[in-house]
Amino acid sequence: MKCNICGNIASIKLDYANLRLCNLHFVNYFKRRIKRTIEKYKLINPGDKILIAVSGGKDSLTLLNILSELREDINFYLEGITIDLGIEEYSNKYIKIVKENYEKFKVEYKIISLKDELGFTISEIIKSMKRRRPCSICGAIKRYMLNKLAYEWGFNKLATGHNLDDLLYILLRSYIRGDYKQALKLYPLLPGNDRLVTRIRPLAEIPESDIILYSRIKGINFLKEKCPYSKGSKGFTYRKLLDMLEQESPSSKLSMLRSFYNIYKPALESYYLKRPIKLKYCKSCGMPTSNEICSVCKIIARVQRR
Ligand code: Q46
Ligand code: ZN
Ligand code: ZN
Repeated sequence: MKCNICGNIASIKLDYANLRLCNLHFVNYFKRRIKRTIEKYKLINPGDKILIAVSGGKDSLTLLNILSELREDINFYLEGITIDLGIEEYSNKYIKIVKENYEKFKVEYKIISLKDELGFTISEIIKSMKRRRPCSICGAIKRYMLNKLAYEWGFNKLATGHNLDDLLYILLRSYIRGDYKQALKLYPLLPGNDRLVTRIRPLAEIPESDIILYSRIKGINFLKEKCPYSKGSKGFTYRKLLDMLEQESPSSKLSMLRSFYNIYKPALESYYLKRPIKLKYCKSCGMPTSNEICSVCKIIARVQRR
């Protein structure tokens, strides 16, 4: 098997693109695709102040590596944020890994303790709200904290490592639940408004399998261990389904996402790009919400009452 670019021995076979590549040309191809996503969806402009959310997993660390290399070319400021969720040993492990990577890629960073910010760790919150799914509570709190801190610290963009498989999983789940509003949030760029910071997903068109290959070739040390609360999550089944589809018909993952963008482009544009989003502000914390009190303030009030 020979590399399609240089003719040397190829170590990687990308069926979806009908390409055989050596490590060097795979790395170039991978970076070029991310740059193309950034340009196509206008994710980054010169002078941007970007806060990147880093969890210690392969996606966010790969994005940290790529953005750290692009910051001089495009001329933007990059800083990392990691939330110490207080999930016992698991949090200690990812904090150690993110610190190593921030230093390796020379990116300024802040580690924020949820206990210090909200008064409770994720483990304490999950234990006192047994009836709700752990990841839906944790996800809401993480989104809230990232937006709040990015806003308070004066960043104009918040970057996350969501990849193609993550977005398709959300798409499939929102389709099954009939939650079209959730599906509309799948665009690689979600424009902000006042206290809602613009969110960008430069890995939106990159399959998870390519991120694993890239992080291995580049020697990125990421946390392989799963969060103890991820057990029983439906995500695994949906992702297995998507992998089966891709195996049977290579490139179906990317086609699915692109067709979704094409079909829903008018809806996506009117929802996010043209019509200004009318926001209310939480009476308790002042952050954007669709209700009087935001969901995180409600969660914290419930935990405090117990
Ligand atoms: S940290 Fe939180 Fe994840 Fe753990 S509780 Fe679920 S959402 S799995 S990425
Ligand atoms: Zn090559
Ligand atoms: Zn609030």
